[in-house]
Amino acid sequence: MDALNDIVERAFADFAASADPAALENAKAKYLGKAGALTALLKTLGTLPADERAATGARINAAKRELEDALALRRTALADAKLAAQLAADALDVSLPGRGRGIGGVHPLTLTLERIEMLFHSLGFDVADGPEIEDDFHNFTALNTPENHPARSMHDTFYVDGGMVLRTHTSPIQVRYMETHAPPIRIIAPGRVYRVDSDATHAPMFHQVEGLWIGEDVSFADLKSVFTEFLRLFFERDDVTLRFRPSFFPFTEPSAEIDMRFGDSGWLEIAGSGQVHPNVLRAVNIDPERWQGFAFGMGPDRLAMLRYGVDDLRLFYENDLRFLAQFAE
Ligand code: 2NM
Repeated sequence: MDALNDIVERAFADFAASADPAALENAKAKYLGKAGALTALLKTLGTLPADERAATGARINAAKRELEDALALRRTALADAKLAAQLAADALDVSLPGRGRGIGGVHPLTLTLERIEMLFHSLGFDVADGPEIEDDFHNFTALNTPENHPARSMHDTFYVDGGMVLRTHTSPIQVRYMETHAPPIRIIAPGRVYRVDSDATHAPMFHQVEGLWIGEDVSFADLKSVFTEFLRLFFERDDVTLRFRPSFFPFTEPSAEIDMRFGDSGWLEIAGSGQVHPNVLRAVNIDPERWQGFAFGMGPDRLAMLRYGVDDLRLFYENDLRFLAQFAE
């Protein structure tokens, strides 16, 4: 098969003569490409007598492997030569630091949630969680929400299959916890919640952190001290004061909004709260004649805005790295 030897020899010569990668790839195409000489030879196999085909095919394939090996060697040699030339010309400073790939960072809202969990843990609270898809009992009924309450309507709550809902608050976590743990109970319940609401200041999904402390004599005074201490730790300031404003929730009585301020700056609404309603305790078989306590609920997104000095909530959800990278720890 002189034709084959001839092709191999010419290919070796062309590879060796290729002075740069582009020339080398052209040479490769001439022999190994679709219209290459070796490829053409392979196509003639069918015209050979049957008893010669196997041996000839094997020779051609062996030659093909030889060419591919030679090609790889030449590629490496050209790359090495290029690098050597750049180094010799001082065109490449190998002592420069690498560009790095960036390892990413934790989202500021996640950092905030982790910080809240860590601080409440330090105050003796366990962190509980539960399902985002809830049944009517745990999201509404056990929380003393009347059958005809507007929150139960499809205008406010996302209903999914089988009468289940996307939880509208993290309170069902606390209900489930009280069903399975005897008092005293001291937990926080962070998580995603969902409400039918979408405009400049409301998203259909947002975060809540609720807290619950049930004991034999847990009062509003304990709520005030725990929450004040939490805010002082969270904002790393001593000049935090609280104000309670009367409010209403079905699951607490009495109920109050919690406002806070730094020094004598303006009041900021920061949480809802109250003494857990006796009906809620009854729904989970806790005796309200013996046990009592407080609960509260707050939006960690708002705490993150205050801590980081961000004035638009939506920035947290746009995933613009120029914004997010500023908070990476
Ligand atoms: C709030 C305000 C007031 C609350 C109540 C409960 C439970 F399960 F213990 F009854 N969990 N969270 C509560 C009370 C939540 O959010 C504004």
